[in-house]
Amino acid sequence: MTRIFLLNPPALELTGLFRPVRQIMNALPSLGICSLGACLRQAGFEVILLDAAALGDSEEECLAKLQGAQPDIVGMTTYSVAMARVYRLAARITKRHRESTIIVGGPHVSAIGTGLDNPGDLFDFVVRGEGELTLTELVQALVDGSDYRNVPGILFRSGSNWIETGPRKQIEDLDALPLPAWDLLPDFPDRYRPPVFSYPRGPSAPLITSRGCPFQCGFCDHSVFGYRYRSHSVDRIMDMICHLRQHFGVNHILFVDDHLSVQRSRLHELCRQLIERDLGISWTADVRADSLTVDDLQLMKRAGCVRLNCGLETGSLELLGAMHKKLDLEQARQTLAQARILGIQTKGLFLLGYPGENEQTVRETIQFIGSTDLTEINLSRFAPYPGTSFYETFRADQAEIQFWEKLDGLHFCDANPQRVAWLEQAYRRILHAFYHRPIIINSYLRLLIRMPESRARLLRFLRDSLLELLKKGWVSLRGRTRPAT
Ligand code: B12
Ligand code: SF4
Repeated sequence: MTRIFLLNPPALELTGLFRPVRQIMNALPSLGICSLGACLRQAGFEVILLDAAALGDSEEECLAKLQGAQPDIVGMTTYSVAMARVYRLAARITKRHRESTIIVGGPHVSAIGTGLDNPGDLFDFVVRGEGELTLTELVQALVDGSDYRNVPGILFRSGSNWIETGPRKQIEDLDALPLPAWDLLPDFPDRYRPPVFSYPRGPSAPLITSRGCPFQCGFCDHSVFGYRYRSHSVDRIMDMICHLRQHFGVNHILFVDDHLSVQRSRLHELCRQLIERDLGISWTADVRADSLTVDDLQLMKRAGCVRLNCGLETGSLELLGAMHKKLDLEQARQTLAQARILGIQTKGLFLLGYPGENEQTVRETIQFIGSTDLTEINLSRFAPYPGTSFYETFRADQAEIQFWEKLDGLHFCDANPQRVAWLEQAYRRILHAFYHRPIIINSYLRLLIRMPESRARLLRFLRDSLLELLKKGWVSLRGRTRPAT
């Protein structure tokens, strides 16, 4: 039987003193490989899943697991932040397993298409956009020896060029897809956890109930699911939740839709069914903060919602305009205040460094976050991901530097080092302004008491950090006291 190994490659390599950070950080499994795995299994293939990003596996560990599995086909997800690793891994896989076919898919290659680097012999095929039907048909064609050029949605190599077979139609009926193959994830759900203090009680699992976003924010890429909104029926969502509850004992769901609130009638129906079935599930979701009323929030709270993540980006109206982010900041502020009254935690997602960012916009952001009732903020560094209008310019400007190493989400990509230094300083100022307020420190102290599971994770993190520090101290002490030879 044809064996396919689907890999979400390592994202961040945390070593030495940073290793313990894994205890407290986000480690959600990729729903992409779970959905692809389910379709391939349904078509009769043997599937192995490895989410190295979530499990914290290193490149070496991935290679060892591949060596053990001896797959016929290796499928890898590509996120722009992890491309340096994807290229390295593909090169090492090609060297060790010359006979395996390497197929890549996911957001990065979907956006870049035929402009992809290194056609050489690193990847055999690229799948663009939604992968379930395309990958299944491609694998079937490879197994049957039939002409893969008839499979829409792929790129294949011809000499040193990529040839594209043409677009694949989007999946209309998302309910027709099999349930994601959570069961193929090693140690699911225990080893896959959201960040500390973001959920009352695990095990947790992510779920996506829609695809496509009708908005057009300038920093966001739509290459995988497009602009047209498609969604699962509420009955199907309830089936998925019940499945996770019954088979894996899941207590907490993370809805990772771009926005769970795009269709409010569907959100209401979902809440009503969750209340009716009384499954004892808590949940978090990403929403547009200016799209919810007090009634919506009350219903969501009754249905088990404990936390909302809201893309707010900046406190500057001018910058919001430049981003084409149609967000009513005043309305968002009111929603956040109502959420706090109802006891729903809120996390604001902000972006620093968008073209046009300056001292004034940073001040406005600091002012805005200080005036809201957010529980937590997440500050991303703006990066010109492919699929956005900034990518080509940036790429041309940065020809001489290690391009993919820099586009890792941890660096500002600006070519001007003085601006980068200023942005790094602004980054620290914003975080400091938010987290050093007594109200935020108090709220974390309360969470420490109310969330024993997170508390235990935090204590393990502190213990392991101390051990790493001692180890480091011990090693350097030994280095210093070793007699000269
Ligand atoms: C949930 C989520 C997260 C979660 C978890 C990620 C995860 N493990 O899935 C968290 C919060 C951790 C996260 C973090 C980030 N994310 Co995010 N995230 C998402 C989100 C909203 C949903 C992902 C999802 O579950 N999709 C549903 C599944 C079914 O789709 P999928 O994974 O894309 O897989 C499909 C196809 O891509 C394809 N496919 C995927 N893999 C493969 C492999 C093969 C072999 C084939 C053939 C096909 C294929 O087929 C799949 C089925 O159709 C997406 C936006 C979106 N709506 O998809 C952004 C998105 C993936 N994130 C994005 C970004 C930028 C980030 C961050 C960099 C943000 C930041 N500044 O920190 C970080 C990077 C994290 C990291 N180090 O890798 C971008 C990626 C852009 C890019 N070019 O890489 C996206 C697309 C948002 C956007 N529109 O800009 N993210
Ligand atoms: S940032 Fe959110 S609202 Fe804006 S386009 Fe992307 S997914 Fe849509």
